[in-house]
Amino acid sequence: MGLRRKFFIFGVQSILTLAIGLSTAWSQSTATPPKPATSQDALINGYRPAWWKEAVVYQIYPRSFKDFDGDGIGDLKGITSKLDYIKGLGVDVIWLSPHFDSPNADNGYDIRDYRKVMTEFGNMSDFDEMLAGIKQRHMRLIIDLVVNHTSDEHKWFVESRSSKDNPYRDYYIWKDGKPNPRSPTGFDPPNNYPSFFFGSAWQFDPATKQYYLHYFAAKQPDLNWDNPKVRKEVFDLMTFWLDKGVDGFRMDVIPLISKRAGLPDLTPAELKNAGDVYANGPHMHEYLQEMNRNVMAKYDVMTVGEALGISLEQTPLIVGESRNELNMIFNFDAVRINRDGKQWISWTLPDFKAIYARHAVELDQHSWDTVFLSNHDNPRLVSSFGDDSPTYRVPSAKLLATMILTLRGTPFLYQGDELGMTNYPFKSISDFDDIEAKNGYKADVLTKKVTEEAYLDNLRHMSRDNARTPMQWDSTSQAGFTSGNKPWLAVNPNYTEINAAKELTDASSIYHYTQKMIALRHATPALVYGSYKDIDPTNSNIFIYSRTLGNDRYLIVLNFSKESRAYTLPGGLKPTALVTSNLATSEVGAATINLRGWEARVYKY
Ligand code: TEU
Repeated sequence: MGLRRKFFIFGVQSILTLAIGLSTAWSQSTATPPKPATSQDALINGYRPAWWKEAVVYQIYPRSFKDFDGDGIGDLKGITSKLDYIKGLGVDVIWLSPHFDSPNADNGYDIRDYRKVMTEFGNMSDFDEMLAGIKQRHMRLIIDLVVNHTSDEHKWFVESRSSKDNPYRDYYIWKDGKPNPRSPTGFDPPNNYPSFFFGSAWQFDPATKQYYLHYFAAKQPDLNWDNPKVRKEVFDLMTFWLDKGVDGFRMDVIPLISKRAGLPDLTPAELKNAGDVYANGPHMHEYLQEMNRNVMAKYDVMTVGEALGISLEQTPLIVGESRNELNMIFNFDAVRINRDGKQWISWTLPDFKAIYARHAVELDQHSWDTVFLSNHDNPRLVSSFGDDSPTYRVPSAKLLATMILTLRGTPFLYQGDELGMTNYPFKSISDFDDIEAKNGYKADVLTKKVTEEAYLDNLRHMSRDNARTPMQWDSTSQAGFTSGNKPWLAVNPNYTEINAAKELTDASSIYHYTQKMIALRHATPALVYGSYKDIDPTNSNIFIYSRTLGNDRYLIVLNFSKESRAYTLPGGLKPTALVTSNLATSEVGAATINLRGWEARVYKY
């Protein structure tokens, strides 16, 4: 199908949906953001309409997005300079990974001052300018709320560790160790909790001879949410940013805030998935409801929890409308289907599809969902779920965009995936920056538990640094990311082939395809509020599902393989129009369709 024809179909599409009066979508050209949903608003397919249900979100990892001042580190002025690029894609909301003052033990997920901008990223007036630029373009901004832990350099912790009777002592979780005369400190940790970043989750502090708890790095001590003063501090800092005009929060590891009473040892079975125990503590719901009452209820905001350790079945207890906790959460079942713990494993399409089918059952009209397959903690979308070889990178990246933008739930896109950026060809451990990769090397390779080659091979597939290499803006030096000659993390050598400048001038690029899919979603209430049905759950190569809203019925057909396949549509399904496709085709109406490798089609039926 020629481009002109595709545009025509998109045009007809929007007129049709507007004509049937169902659209509440916030179109790119609308000057005023939509009003928040009220109880008077008519339900759509049982759903209460809301701007954050209709939005498409774009995640920025500021360190890697665009360096304005040439120091090799992305910054807020860099983001401001690229707002037209982001707006051009058609997204509604930007999620900004942490921009706060931090010593960067975990790239900003270790916050030293919640009310100050990280020096490398600029200052508060740069933030205000960026926010104003976002609003001028009728987009919204959500920021990262990292409050399970702070940096050990946060003034609360500096006070807390200074003495046992310091007023800030109870801001964190301190415990006596178990006496052990053979240990260099004289103690063993209070229990067997492991850290997500290897080793014990307890760090001995010589000043007071007690241990503090850190689920992540030793430089990320966990806050004690059972202390009402801590909760008040968090609610105050949230209010500070909302009063500045931000539109909500992505909440980092939010289910971990409430700790198990008494912190007993984990059983051997629990140790296999410690995160499941760390999540869902006894007061988690109570604290989220308190946060909602004290903060969110007073603003029109979007909240999305990073719900590590929360099962699908438990999800409605957090996102259910009547619960007054969060709008939605990230569930990791799909994005982590390709790993067992920290080990990369193979996966099958029927298992993958079963996840989305389960979501449709467990999350009803009162529990909103998210869709994402990448972020700053996971490898690149096309390398993990598509095929990043030269032949299939473009069609498979477009197929994945088709899927993410037609599934049920608010879609989250990660920077660079709109260009089909790929994993990085890491050669040695010195190529990595990530604390998780480095700690793992010490814990597993230096102790000879794992060979260096096996460890690196695994990291090449799943390291977080794959997603953190600088954005590839153009084919000039350092991909146009920085004017300096040393970015904080190396640019992927494929930047001369894969870059934004090239894609912006190519009407058939992944960028433009993503833009069209976003426009389609905005113009099509069935893709937002429609029901979901997996049409052929056991097929190991084709993912085919419907999204239906009354008589507005869409069929999405995705060939998740590089082989061409003649596919007979199940149940005598008869598409009436081809809405879009990632490869030129005009096939409509036949009982058997001929899909090429990684072909994606959206039909009306
Ligand atoms: O991530 C927590 C998390 O669930 C993991 O995905 C984590 O990235 C790691 O892979 C555990 O093995 C959040 C942030 O997104 C991440 O960047 C931070 O490092 C972490 O919390 C601590 O703040």
